[in-house]
Amino acid sequence: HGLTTALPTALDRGEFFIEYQPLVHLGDGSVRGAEALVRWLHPQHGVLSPDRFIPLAEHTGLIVPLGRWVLEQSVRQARAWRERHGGAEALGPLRINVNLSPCQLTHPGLVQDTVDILERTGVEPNALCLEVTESALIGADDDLLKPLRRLAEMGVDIALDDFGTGYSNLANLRRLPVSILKLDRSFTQSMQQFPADPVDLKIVEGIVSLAHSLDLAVTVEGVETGAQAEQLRILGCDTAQGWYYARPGPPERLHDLALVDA
Ligand code: G
Ligand code: G
Ligand code: MN
Ligand code: NA
Repeated sequence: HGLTTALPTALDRGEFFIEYQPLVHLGDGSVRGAEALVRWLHPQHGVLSPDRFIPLAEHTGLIVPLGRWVLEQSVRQARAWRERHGGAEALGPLRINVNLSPCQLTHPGLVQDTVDILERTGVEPNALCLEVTESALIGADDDLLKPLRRLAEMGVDIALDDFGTGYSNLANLRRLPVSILKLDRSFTQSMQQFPADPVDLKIVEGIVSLAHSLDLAVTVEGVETGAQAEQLRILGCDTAQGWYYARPGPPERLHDLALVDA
């Protein structure tokens, strides 16, 4: 349909923009960074969410230049946040999370593009976290993991996104170069009722303890209430993201939030 014909030129026309959703430390409530979430301001349809065009971008190959653009914009934004606060020390390590599509993983330029962007912007690799979905790494062979390993060795964090959505092979975690698990929103939703489902509590408790024993940090998504945040904090989760803290928004908003907590 119409989106398919408009997509290839949307990047050149400057129709994409990025919103940022804060990542909050559950222990002290401080903002530790943000996830970059791309949107398309379509001239006729208005703002389109990534679910509407990422699959199309993957299908047409636009995802590679689009993904590179998102990465560069996001890393530049991270540097701008740091500069306005007089460097990393003022705010602590404010970090940027960027989603990677499976197509980007198999693209041979990924490592070099990332290195170039970090060098051009002067941002340290450990300020960047790349999010890869669990399903993208199912049955991943060494060729697929090699670029992620290279990036991890440089100090870039790799997060396993949407973790626990049914494909999990916990034993497999050991061979993946990941340092963060992003627990899927469905776990957070099951903490809505009080008392929460005891089986779900046990599952999250188990995932957190396994993750920590493998030296992985746990981020939870979709936190909409203070009760959920408290429950997930008690269960040992490290970082949280969700409407309770902030919806995805313009970069200035993260700036304000971070300032309040600084
Ligand atoms: O907030 P939201 O509707 O933006 O996100 C929907 C989905 O789109 C999420 O699963 C998110 O991971 C994905 N997404 C958002 N931005 C990007 C991006 O820049 N690249 C890729 N590959 N996926 C993204
Ligand atoms: O990368 P990922 O699939 O996790 O992208 C996050 C998605 O979750 C985005 O679509 C974002 O808008 C959405 N989201 C972020 N916070 C919340 C929340 O608190 N509740 C719900 N229902 N969705 C959220
Ligand atoms: Mn994500
Ligand atoms: Na997710």
